[in-house]
Amino acid sequence: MTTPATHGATAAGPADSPTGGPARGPAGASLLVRAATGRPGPYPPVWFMRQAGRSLPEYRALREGSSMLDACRTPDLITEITLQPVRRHGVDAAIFFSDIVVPLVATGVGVDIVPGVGPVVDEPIRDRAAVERLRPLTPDDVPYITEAVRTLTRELGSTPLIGFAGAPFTLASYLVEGGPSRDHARTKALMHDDPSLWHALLERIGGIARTYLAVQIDAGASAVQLFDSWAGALSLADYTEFVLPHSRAVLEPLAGSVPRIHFGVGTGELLVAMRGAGADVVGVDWRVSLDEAARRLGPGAIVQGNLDPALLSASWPVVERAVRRVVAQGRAADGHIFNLGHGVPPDTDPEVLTRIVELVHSLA
Ligand code: 1CP
Repeated sequence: MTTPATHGATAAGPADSPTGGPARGPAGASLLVRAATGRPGPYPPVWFMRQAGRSLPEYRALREGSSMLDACRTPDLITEITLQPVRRHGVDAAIFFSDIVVPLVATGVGVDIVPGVGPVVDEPIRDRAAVERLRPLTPDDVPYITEAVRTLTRELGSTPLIGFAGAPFTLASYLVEGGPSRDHARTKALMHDDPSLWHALLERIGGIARTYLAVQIDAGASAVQLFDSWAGALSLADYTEFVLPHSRAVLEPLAGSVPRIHFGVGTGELLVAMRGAGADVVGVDWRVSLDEAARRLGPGAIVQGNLDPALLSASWPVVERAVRRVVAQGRAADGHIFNLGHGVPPDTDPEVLTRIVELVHSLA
């Protein structure tokens, strides 16, 4: 497909950073954008994947009576839920409240988000006819995204908003499996049994993800994160042949617009390849230390991560020691954005997250 919204994203603003990215209003000078462009501040900016969500009582209260997908299509709810963790924890970035399946739903794919399960697909996509039914996303399909991003960037002022999308492989896994999967067996089988169908599927999904990111950038997002959460299930050879070209087709057209963060779980063996997909910042889970990740990535590495989310339920002295270690190891890179190695578990005591933000901010 063509890239209906990327022209705005790629042409935005004067080049005033090493990546050629524009200063996007007051958030352009934020610690997050500085770290992501290799100009770190006194301490690493900190935000948490899944910082908005069930760990917050104010989120649970606000979500009462609305389905996840309805909430993701209601600008007032999106705005309020996105702002909640910023107010409560004082994090250095907001992550847009949405879900990776929202753009698929907007193009007419039958997907629901089932409480306690995750995305469930009405009719899994496993043949050519189903792939051909996938249509491109246009900005007009998601007016609620544009509206919510605009409101948020106004409300957030100097705090950057991170837009996001699911990467082609992770989205394909949900579409092919029909829901969450441990081994991604049907997905891998399709990839190897029918490479031509696989590439056609990822090309279409990649187009949708690219437009979804471009819509958020055009409306004012200061950075974007492409979540390839389940890419760590693949060998480097399979990733390189079957996934990398499609992730690159999402990220490359956005070069020079805003910093691009690329993250997956268990991707220690894929870090260099994922950077090659067009990532300015490579997300690292807890299995590889940040100094080792920086060594693997080589000169100019900018990393995000990587406190083990399981430690959030340990005693504070354990958490504190682990946070200090992550910050120290992150100094081996040219830039570091502090985060967890994956999302906040729903049973996390939010007070611990607030203390982590205070601690990281004290480590100048
Ligand atoms: O009713 C609810 O509260 C449902 C729980 C929930 C929430 C709060 C889901 C279902 N999605 C979300 C929001 C969400 N999803 C956000 C914004 C919130 C924030 O980060 O602060 C983001 C960034 C996502 C992205 C997402 N959805 C990913 C990539 C990130 C990751 O965690 O790896 C993935 C894989 C999904 C699919 C998904 N959606 C929901 C669930 C429970 C899942 C995972 C299912 C599985 O295990 O396969």
